[in-house]
Amino acid sequence: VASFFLSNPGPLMSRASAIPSLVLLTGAGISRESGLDTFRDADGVWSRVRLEDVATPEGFERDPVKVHAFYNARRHGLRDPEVVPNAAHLALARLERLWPAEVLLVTQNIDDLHERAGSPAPLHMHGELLKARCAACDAVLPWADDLGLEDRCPSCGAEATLRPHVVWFGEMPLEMERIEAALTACGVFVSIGTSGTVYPAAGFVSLARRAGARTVELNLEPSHGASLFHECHHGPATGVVPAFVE
Ligand code: BJW
Repeated sequence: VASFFLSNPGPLMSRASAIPSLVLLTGAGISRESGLDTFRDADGVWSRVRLEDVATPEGFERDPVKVHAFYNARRHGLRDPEVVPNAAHLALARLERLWPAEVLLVTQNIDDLHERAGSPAPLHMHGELLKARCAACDAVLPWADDLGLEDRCPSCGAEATLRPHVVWFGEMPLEMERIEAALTACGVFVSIGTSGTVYPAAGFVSLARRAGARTVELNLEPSHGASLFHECHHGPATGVVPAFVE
């Protein structure tokens, strides 16, 4: 990508610095080699739990205890000392340091591995595992260990209204206006470690392509939308991402 920018300065030079020229989208595949499960691979999260039970507002309404237990377990998993950013997270953070105003990192992941790798402000379009949200006043809070179902919201005082700050099926992903503005103005769109099955993220490649961007897929295997990309590099993220960035 560095050589693309060096030989095609147009996308970089022609835009105001507030509009990023490179949009990066990451999914669960980038965190797989850090020890976190993907969703749809054979050993993925959805092979163990039904998404209707734990990743929908209806599932939460039916059985909040089960949903909290599911996210508590994943929060503990994220604190495992062996779960650390890998070479792919680090390569993207390097790229952002090189071109701070030109790169927008959008992630579908709710883990914090991009932040721990040094990415300054990834857009978490599906929320964040380490935050809670109050269903009454919409306040977003750090998820302290002692927060529970029965706790009061520290912001509005409502009781038992705290839920994981994640985007479930049927809910609107976060930061969509900013993401869509960036996609329709960027010069390059790179999709990393995502199966391309969940919308609206699965439609980003078409949006960017229609707007004239060069589109690149970096994934273990061809995703559902692989044929929509100008260029694909398949292999583990810790190999293909640093190789592409350098
Ligand atoms: C590696 C690797 C390695 C492995 N190296 N790679 C019918 C048609 C079209 C759309 C819909 C429809 N019915 C309903 C919808 C909408 C629905 C949807 O898309 N459903 C589809 C399943 C059909 N979407 C929604 O409801 C979304 N909201 C919405 O659409 O609002 C309306 C709207 C309208 C207009 C504009 C905007 C919005 C919300 C979706 C919420 C998704 N939530 C989850 C859970 C979050 C919390 C949690 O983590 O628990 O988000 S589901 C889950 O899937 C999670 C992920 O972020 C998301 C994407 O998964 P991802 O990252 O792609 O993971 P995998 O496992 O699928 O793929 C991993 C890839 O990595 C694989 O390809 C591997 O090969 C690869 N890999 N190892 C590199 N080492």
